[in-house]
Amino acid sequence: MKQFDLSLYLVLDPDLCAGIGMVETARAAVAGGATIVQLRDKHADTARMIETGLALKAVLSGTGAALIVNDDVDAAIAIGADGLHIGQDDLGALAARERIGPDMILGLSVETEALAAAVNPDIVDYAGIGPVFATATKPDHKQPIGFDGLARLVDVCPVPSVAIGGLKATHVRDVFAAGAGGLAVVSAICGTSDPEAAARDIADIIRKARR
Ligand code: TZP
Ligand code: MG
Repeated sequence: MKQFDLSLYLVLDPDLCAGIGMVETARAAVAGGATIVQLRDKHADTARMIETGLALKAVLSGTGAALIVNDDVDAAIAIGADGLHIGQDDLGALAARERIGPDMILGLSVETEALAAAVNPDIVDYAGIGPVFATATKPDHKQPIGFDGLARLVDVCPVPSVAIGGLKATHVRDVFAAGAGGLAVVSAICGTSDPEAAARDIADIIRKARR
């Protein structure tokens, strides 16, 4: 049985983590309460993804936080990551599942109600739903859905979900009220001078919101 906690899902960004780097950012964020770390680096080739991924795996070892690799299935397998996250324009959920086998976590981004309803729960373990708000972190993002849209997509989606896009500590209650299992953040953690404190602030609110 695959175990994972979507509640505070950190998506790394090499540019926003430029000060201390992705590995130290991840270590600090998990110390503060991040439950999942996704390696997302659009500039890196597979060799570089593997190098960073192995360093992340070493710092996350024993913390209970899962390591997910964005898009690069070869890197995810070579790293021995806990999971792979793909978008609608990537290799396809069935092809991804065939490559990674039954035990790795598979996440899929969905941006519309039709895509959320079409998720196959026999193949996909969780959905990333968004963007909730417009965000400069992903300039090519799809139409923002707001919390009403999030609730609608969560409702029709047959797997657990994590909300993404412009989210920060002040949005925690709305995210859980919409039925999502957590929030995925980039700039709310990577773009701060103290990622551990930023993660702890969000994690504290999550703990209260879930009571
Ligand atoms: N996918 C949809 S929005 C987004 C991704 C990767 C970026 C979210 O970044 P931020 O800084 O948390 O708004
Ligand atoms: Mg992708």
